Amino acid sequence: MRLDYVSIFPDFFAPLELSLPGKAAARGLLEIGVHDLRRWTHDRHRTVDDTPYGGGAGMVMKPEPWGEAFDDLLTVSTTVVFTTPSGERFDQRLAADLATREHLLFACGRYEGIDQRVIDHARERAEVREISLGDYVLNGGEVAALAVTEAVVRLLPGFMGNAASLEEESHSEEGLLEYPVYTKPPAWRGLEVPAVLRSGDHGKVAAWRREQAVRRTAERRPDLLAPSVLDDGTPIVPATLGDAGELLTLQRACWVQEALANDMLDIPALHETLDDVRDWLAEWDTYVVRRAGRLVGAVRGRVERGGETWDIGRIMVAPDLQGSGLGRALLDHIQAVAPAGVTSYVLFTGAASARNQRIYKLAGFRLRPDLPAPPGAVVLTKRRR
Ligand code: JD8
Repeated sequence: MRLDYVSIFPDFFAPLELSLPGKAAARGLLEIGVHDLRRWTHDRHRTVDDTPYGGGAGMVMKPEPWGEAFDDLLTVSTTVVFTTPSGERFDQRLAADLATREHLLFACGRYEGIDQRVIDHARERAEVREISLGDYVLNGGEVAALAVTEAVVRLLPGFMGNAASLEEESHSEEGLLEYPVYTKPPAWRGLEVPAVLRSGDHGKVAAWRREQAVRRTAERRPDLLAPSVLDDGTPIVPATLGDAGELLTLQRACWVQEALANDMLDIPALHETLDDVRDWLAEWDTYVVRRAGRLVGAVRGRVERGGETWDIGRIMVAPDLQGSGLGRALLDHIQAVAPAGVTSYVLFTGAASARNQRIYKLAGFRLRPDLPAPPGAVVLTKRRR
């Protein structure tokens, strides 16, 4: 990949030498060119700006120097990136897209911005992306160009020492925030490393990390969570410990029906206590639906068998809402939020729960008499597409 930067402050890009792009360039994996826009001025004052047509404060960057810069730097495979507060929001998806390009030419403005004809002209000659780093005002486009560069270059094959870590990252394909990380010493200033991380139980560690990532995302960036709403706009949201009481009530209501349908009382869910619910809320990714403040639906999921299987359970719908499609919506949602790496889903239901089995089969699940099931229950599985 080739990266070019045009700016009236070319020294802004000196850090490139120090960081990953610089090292990559040294290894011949990347070509970098930094250009002073004034190189394409011809007057004694090397003028790059003038007063805005229509009046107003500040100055606007003149089109001529940019046009000549493009004449010298554009190739058939160039993507021109204007970093601007009025651009499309930069994110990991866009970083991955730009990482597929051969040549990125960053046009970094200053003052009140660049004459609009420069962007319009560039669009006639090359792919153009107008990109904003975020909803705040900077004084120029250089900082944004540096940030976009780092996010793109680290995605290029062979740049990051350990590609696997790219998969796990925040904003990666799955879009969850990072889980908390720890290293030695195990105790520091009275603060302990969570015991699960020192347990050596990879399944439990994976479940804890996932639960932490979902909890953080729900608390800090609910917008990142797989927005799932029912047809009537009712959201499906992550459960919190505060939901434990209502979950217990809903669970008892649903499993009384299961017990009657299957003529058996020793169904674990029927005998759980509030503490049991609190305990499994800490281990499972659980989602709930509220209508008029009433908790009317829930479902949970967790990683099994080393991360390949997503164990789905406790699909619960308030008795008065059964047949409304809520159960199917919860089943679809819990499949959608399964982590990257999951290749199949598994769930259990009552051997005599004909209605549940019908719903699951319609959703693509298959009965698996070949797999072990709890007493009075059957197993259904589904490959993840
Ligand atoms: C390019 C000039 C300054 C902006 C008057 C302040 C990106 N996320 C972002 N915030 N700000 C920028 C950005 C700001 C720029 C230029 C990018 C060129 N300015 C202007 C309009 C208001 N001054 C950005 N990416």
